[in-house]
Amino acid sequence: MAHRWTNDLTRADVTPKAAYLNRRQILAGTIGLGAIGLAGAARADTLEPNTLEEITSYNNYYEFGTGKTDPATNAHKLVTSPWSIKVDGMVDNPGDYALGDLLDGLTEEERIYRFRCVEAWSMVIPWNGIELADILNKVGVQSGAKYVAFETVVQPENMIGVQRRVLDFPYVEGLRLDEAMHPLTIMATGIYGEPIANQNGAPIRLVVPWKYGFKSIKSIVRITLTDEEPPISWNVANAREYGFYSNVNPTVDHPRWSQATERKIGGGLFASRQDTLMFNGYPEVASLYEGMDLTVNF
Ligand SMILES: Nc1nc2c(c(=O)[nH]1)N[C@H]1C(S)=C(S)[C@@H](COP(=O)(O)O)O[C@H]1N2
Ligand SMILES: [Mo]
Repeated sequence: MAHRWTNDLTRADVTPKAAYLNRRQILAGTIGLGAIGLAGAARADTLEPNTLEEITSYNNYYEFGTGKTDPATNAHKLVTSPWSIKVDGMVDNPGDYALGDLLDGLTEEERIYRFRCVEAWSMVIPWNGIELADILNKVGVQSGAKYVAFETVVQPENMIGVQRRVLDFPYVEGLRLDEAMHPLTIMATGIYGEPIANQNGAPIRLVVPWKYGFKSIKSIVRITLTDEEPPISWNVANAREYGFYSNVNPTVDHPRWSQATERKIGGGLFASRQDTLMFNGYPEVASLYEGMDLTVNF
């Protein structure tokens, strides 16, 4: 299938896994401390990518606990096989699809994306995945559909955070149909060419690189086409702080912190913060929001 989007990051921007040792030396202070005191540096350094170790050991996956290392510690309990996804609502071919059947015949590619959490930290991640549009076209979106809703699996016996009810589970998310169909929007099944780790949302999760990380819902078991804006977990938890759109926007602060800059994971103790980019550096999505007030539709 011919895709319209080309990446600005290449595999050459990704630090080889072996470079992780080097980074440890930097952290240990054996190499320069030149960056001290430089706040909000421009983005010359933003393409320095993250190691697999960083990507799989610093996570948000509240079903497995709220600490950053809790998912890596607890997510081995997630049962990912067999896996099926219910596709329902305004589609021509609804049903319970075995994951392999849903993805059969679709093109998997590598996408190296910036990833920006609403908490003001970021990474660069080499995903492997399929354009969501390809999946939606395969199941056949009906003409009245306006939104896509997603749901994460609930395995109470395996998920310590579900037992503690830290959020109203299942975790749910949603996109407007044009956002879902945008070629940047993917369903990821791998990272660094390996099957995606449980803590990153195995066996399949959404990735929407121009939105805050919480939009990129993990371990998806249901996709629903609807004509109404669906509820999303963080908005249900706190509507004042988390909006439906949640596009990365350095000019709209979170009520409790600035969104103008971010801390790149792996930079070390003395690394400067870097400037956050509008739409996380993906200006090609701006036309989706033409005429909208992004301070109201945050
Ligand atoms: N089901 C589910 N999906 C989720 C979350 C979660 O707690 N549960 N956390 C979100 C948040 S806040 C972020 S920043 C990203 C983190 O993805 P990563 O751990 O792969 O970096 O996952 C998002 N998807
Ligand atoms: Mo996040």
